Amino acid sequence: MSTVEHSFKSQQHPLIRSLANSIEQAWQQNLELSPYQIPGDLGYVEGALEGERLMIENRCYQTPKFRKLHLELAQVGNTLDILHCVMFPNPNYALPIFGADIVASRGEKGAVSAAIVDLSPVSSDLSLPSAYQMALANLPDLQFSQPRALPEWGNIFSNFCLFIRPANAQEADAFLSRVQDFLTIHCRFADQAVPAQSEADIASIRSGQNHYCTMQRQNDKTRRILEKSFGTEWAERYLTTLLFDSAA
Ligand code: BLA
Repeated sequence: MSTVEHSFKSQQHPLIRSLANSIEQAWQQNLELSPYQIPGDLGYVEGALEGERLMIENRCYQTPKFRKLHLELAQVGNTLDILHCVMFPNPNYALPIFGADIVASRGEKGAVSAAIVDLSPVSSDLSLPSAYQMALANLPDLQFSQPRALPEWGNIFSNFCLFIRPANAQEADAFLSRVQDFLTIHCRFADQAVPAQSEADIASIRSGQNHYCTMQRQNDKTRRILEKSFGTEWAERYLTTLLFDSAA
């Protein structure tokens, strides 16, 4: 259970460490966690095909409202630290998908090149439930000096998506607190959620989740890192079974 705690979380970039702790805390305090069977031998993996060693640690849970809660920490060689997190709702509930990704240079003061968080819609018109829209619109405005533009596949994200390069410790803290806001709102609405009423509604939620996954798998930056250390086939399997698997 405590692989993440006792292995390389303590060596990760401070923003990743803080975010991993606050995600786990939000999950433990607000959700009824059960174990999730990580497929095959993908809990801890290490690869080094083209020289750079890639180490990955995965932690997954499930709850009545979420088919999979996934927190992944990765280290690329001696240079990069990565946090990846997705909360996939059970397709019986019309809940958005919480996702976050941080890519940072190793070291206490390493630069963070990408910090992204979103609650992404799964409805066919790609809009968030109105309760989410209201709660998110009520959060205080935050200013970041280096916003980043989304790639083409990023049209899956909501208007509330935050994608930045944090320029200093204040901006890193502001990012962290915005993620905490998203998690608090999301856990509250998930707790109140009632199941979808019809097979058609459930099919539509499932197809919304699958669209999200299809688009995320188009992120060449993630794929390339996995391919360099594990090869093309392994990367494809990892992307489709663990990172962005379709809703069954
Ligand atoms: C970008 N993701 C990246 C980058 C790398 C990774 C190296 C480029 C960093 C940069 O542009 O500064 C790598 N991310 C990984 C790897 C894993 C990972 C190897 O998660 C896992 C093993 N990505 C997600 C999720 C979101 C996401 C859940 O996994 C959003 C909710 C977004 N990552 C995301 C986006 C970019 C990115 C939008 C920028 C892509 C671009 O600019 O082309």
